[in-house]
Amino acid sequence: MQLAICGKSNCGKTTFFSAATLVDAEISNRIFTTIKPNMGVSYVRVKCPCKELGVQCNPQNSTCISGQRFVPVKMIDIAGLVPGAHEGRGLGNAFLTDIMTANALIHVVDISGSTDKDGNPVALGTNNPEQDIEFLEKEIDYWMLGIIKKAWPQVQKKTGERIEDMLYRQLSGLMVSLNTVKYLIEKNGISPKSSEEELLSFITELRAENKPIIIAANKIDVAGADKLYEKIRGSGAIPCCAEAELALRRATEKGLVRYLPGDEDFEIIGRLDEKQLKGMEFVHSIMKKYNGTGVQKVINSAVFDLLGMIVVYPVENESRYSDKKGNALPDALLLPGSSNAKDLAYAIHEDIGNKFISATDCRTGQRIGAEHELKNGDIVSIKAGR
Ligand SMILES: Nc1nc2c(ncn2[C@@H]2O[C@H](COP(=O)(O)OP(=O)(O)OP(=O)(O)O)[C@@H](O)[C@H]2O)c(=O)[nH]1
Ligand SMILES: [Mg+2]
Repeated sequence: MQLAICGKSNCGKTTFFSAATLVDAEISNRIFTTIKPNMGVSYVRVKCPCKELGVQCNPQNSTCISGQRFVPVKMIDIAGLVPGAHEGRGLGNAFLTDIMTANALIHVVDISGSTDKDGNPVALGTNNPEQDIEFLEKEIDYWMLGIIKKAWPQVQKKTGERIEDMLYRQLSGLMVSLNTVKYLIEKNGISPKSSEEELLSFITELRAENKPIIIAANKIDVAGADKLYEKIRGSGAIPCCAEAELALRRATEKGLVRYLPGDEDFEIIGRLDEKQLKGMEFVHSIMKKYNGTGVQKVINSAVFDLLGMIVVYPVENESRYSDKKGNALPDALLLPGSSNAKDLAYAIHEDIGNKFISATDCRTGQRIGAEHELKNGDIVSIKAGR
């Protein structure tokens, strides 16, 4: 599972990334601060079953704080895009390859309207966020189109190979499935005679499927940003203040505040000087207005709403919900929504998948078969042959 943060320059991508991962990376109010991608680990937040089951969990692959389970999700922060990047403008399109393996994209939009399309500072409210959304989709579409076009002369040669196989091979870096390519080729009537326009509508659908986008309406703290946010609310954009989240996480690390990512408020527990206190009061007012900073909401929404993933807890001991060593609820795994018990077995280990015999739904004690579809929060033990 990987999420990629993208958007034009200076919109707050690295601030969002650092807030989500606590990786130190350069943040500044100038264009193209980030060139080499930053990589880190962010987390989705879910309710851990420990409280409801009355067990003391001992997470191994994730963490549980006050009954909230934080499950790791890789995150990559890429260089800023400018219109025409697919043709080499700005830093060009080389870094678009950094989003190849992402399952979903977080598009950070500067909702204060204070950066133009190239990322240069402009007067507040000047830039239209609707255009930012359009531009990013277009850049990615044209970039993908460029990948397809490389295979096109071969497609037109009528080598006898099926068009879906050729395009699938060409697009393999995007981790798209053959079924998706085949389905969209048929749906869009793609043939060797297809025009660029027809290819583009095929690509647009492929991109929506392969790289779904969630919009983080960042810098919502700036005066007037709420008005611009209204313009794009319909797109499902989530209001967000990455700067506030970063401040909170750093203050938490220093023991100055008590805050869990995704909380709607925080508590001051350390000694703050006057300036820090003022800053925190401002953060509090933003969180009150938007029910939190929005950063965790964006990550959760990308994983659960956009990608439809579920969290499943594999265990070995059915009654104690533990692994062999006695760790209760040791692992939380993110799986695609339609996963069944056998998919879970494969996610644990290929060998367990191959030797799958049966499984148990530990909440009900019921035996379940390989094809049994799992749901969010399930706790499952797998029986496998030797
Ligand atoms: N007011 C406000 N400013 C923010 C917020 N998030 C980021 N910024 C500021 O926006 C500027 C750009 O932040 P970066 O995180 O470096 O932006 P970027 O998108 O990574 O920029 P590039 O790497 O150049 O593409 C910095 O001055 C940040 O402090 C926010 O939530 N509110
Ligand atoms: Mg950056």
